[in-house]
Amino acid sequence: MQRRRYLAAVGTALSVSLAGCSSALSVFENDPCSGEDCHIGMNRTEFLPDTYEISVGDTVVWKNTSGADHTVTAYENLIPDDATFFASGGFDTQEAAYNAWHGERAGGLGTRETFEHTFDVPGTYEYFCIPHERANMAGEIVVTE
Ligand SMILES: [Cu+2]
Repeated sequence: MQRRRYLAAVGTALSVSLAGCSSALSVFENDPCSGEDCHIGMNRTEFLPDTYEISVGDTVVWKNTSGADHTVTAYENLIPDDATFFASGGFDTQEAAYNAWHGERAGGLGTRETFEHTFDVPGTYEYFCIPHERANMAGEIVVTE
């Protein structure tokens, strides 16, 4: 009787500590830039966070916090009219970025590599990762005045 009571207590303590552990892990996975020199991190198929708000003139730093290669590529038609196109690899157009990735795998960020861009025009910017576009690896930067 006493032994059974003891086991029940241990079981409860164990499940509590496991729950605490998994929630700490998910917090870390949702904010891979916590304690890192970046604003937006990445897992295998997501930008984290996938929506990020800044003010005009701010610089955003992306960092590949995953083991897979990714690109940060703006959707040419889904950025403000007066805004400058941006893409890791420094390409001037979405097509050039596509061709470079599919041709020679250029423009990608390897693990722990960073890309940064300064946003001088207010508005909403949609961007994506070329190799994971079909997995919906995309994000949004909202720039306010
Ligand atoms: Cu990707």
